[in-house]
Amino acid sequence: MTALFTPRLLGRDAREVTPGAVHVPDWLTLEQQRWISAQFHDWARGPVPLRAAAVRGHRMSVRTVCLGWHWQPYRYTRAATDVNGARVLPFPDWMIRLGRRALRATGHDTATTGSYTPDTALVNHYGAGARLGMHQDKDEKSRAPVVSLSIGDSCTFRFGNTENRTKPYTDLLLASGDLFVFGGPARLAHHGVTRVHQDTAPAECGLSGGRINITMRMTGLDG
Ligand code: MD6
Ligand code: FE
Repeated sequence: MTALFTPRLLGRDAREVTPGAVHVPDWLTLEQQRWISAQFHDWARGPVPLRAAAVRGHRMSVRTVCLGWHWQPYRYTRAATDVNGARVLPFPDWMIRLGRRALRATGHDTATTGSYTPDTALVNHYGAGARLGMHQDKDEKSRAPVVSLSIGDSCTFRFGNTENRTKPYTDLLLASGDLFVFGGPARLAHHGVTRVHQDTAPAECGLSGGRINITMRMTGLDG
């Protein structure tokens, strides 16, 4: 995978932050961003509304709606038993295709790409002042890559290490349309959002305020 990530072949800013963690700026066109933003507005209408989960007694500042499987600290269920008991919306086929394209774009081989079948997406909405503490995504049984898409205001994303939630880490800007893939040795790296930069969204991205981030994953669960 390394050979793909030479400055000559890649756009100016695409880079492998650490092995397995690849950031591709401006991966989604503005038209794609608008279309996904419209889907987001539909998802937020239910059957399960956006909700701020409580983690160890602390309400998160980020609000989430899930597709396929519902995430609650620290497990996946089909029904949002910690919200309103409704079953979450099905995982859309177009997102599976998009996930595969994302792996292809980040140098994953055809076997990994072809078998990638994400079955859950956590769709986070960040309003003014929202942040996300350093965490690992480890509630999935599968260690297939996580594909992250950002739309709206840009944020400072802190990408850390697999050992602990402190240094060493790299702070980078995730802007509207950016793709970030965590796979391989980076799959369990700690990461978080330290700050959302208000009013930095492109006018044409389809979001009137704040930031959304979609992470698609394979749960490795049946049923
Ligand atoms: C966010 N993203 O960008 C939060 N997790 O708002 C994540 O927590 C995340 O971007 C796993 C892999 C990629 C991510
Ligand atoms: Fe995460």
